[in-house]
Amino acid sequence: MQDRRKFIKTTALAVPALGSLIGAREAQSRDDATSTRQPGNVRKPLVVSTWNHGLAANVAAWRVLERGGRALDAVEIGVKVSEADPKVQSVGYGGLPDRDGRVTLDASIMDASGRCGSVAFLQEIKHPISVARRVMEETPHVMLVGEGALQFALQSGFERQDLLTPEARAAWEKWLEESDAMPKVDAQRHDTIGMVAIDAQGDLSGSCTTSGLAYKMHGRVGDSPIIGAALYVDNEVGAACATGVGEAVIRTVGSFLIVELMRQGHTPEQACREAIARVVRRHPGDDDLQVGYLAMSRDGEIGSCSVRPGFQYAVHDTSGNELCDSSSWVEG
Ligand code: SD4
Repeated sequence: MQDRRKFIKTTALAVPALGSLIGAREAQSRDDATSTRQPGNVRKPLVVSTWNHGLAANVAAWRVLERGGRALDAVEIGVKVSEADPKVQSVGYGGLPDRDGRVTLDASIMDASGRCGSVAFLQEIKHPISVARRVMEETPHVMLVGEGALQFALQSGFERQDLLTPEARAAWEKWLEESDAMPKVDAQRHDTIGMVAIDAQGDLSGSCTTSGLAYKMHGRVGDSPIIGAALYVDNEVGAACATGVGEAVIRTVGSFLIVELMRQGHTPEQACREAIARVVRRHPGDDDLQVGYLAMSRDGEIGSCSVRPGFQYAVHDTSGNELCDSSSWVEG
C-alpha cells in the first residue's frame, strides 16, 4: 500500500477557487504523476470502490476475486452490499427518495468484452445492479427504464419491495418542511457506489448503483446508468467510475473521457484530474459542485480526483482493504 499512499501525497495539489488557475493546473497535471509501474507488471486481483461504504463492498468483491472468480461477478456482488444496507442512504434499500417520496434507482454494469447493461428510474427492486446485469446478458438492449425495467425485473424473478425505510421517510418529511419545492443539486447529497475490479485473469469490469440525488425531481435520471458517464470499461486500457452531481458528469462524459485519456498515455491520476478540469471549466462559479472520479489502468494502477476535498475510495488487494483520501482540484 506504500506506493499508493506516496502517489496520493505527491499528487495532492492546492488550488484556491474554481475557475482560477486552470491553465497552470493543467500544465502541472501534465508534468505530474508519470507511471512508475513497469509494463507487464500487473497488480491483480484488485478492487476499488467509492466512499467509505466501499470498504464493505470490497470485502464481498474480494471473496470472489481471491478464489479466482471473475471481475464481473465481483463488481456485482460487491455493490449489492451497499444496495442492501439501509444505513447507506444513497444506494438501494434505504436510499433517500425523490421530492415526491419515491425511491428511484439507477445502475449500470460493464464487462471486459465491452458488454454493458443498465436500468434507470427503477422502483421497488432492491438490487438494480443485478437487473442491469440481466439486461446486459439476457436482452438485445443496453438500457431499460421505469415501468419497463420493473416489468423486466419482475419477469426475471426479482421481488417487489418497499425501499423507503422509516429513517429515509423521516429525512424526506423534514426536507419537505424546510425546503422550497425545487431540489438543490449540491455537494451534500451523494455517495453513489462505483466499483472497478481486475481479476486474476487480468480482465476488468465495473459497476455503479445509486438512489441518485436526494429529493430530485420525480423522473430525474442521473449519470449512474449512463454508459460512458458514470462508468466505462475498456479491457485494453482501463476502467473508470464516477460519483457526485450526475448532471456535471453527463455533460462531460467523464468516465469515457478518462479511459480515452489513459489510452493516450495519461496515468489514471492524470486522466481523472483532466476530467475534473473539464467539469470545473463547464461550471464556473458553482461553489457547491462535487464530482469524484476513480480509475484503474489495465495493469492495476489506481488514480482519482474530485472537485473539492472529502472524496474517499476503498482499495482491496492482496495486502488488505484500505480507505484512501482522493486528491482534489480545490483545497478545503
Ligand atoms: C446522481 N451521481 O444520481 C449520482 C449521485 C450520487 O449518491 O452520487 N448519489 O447524480
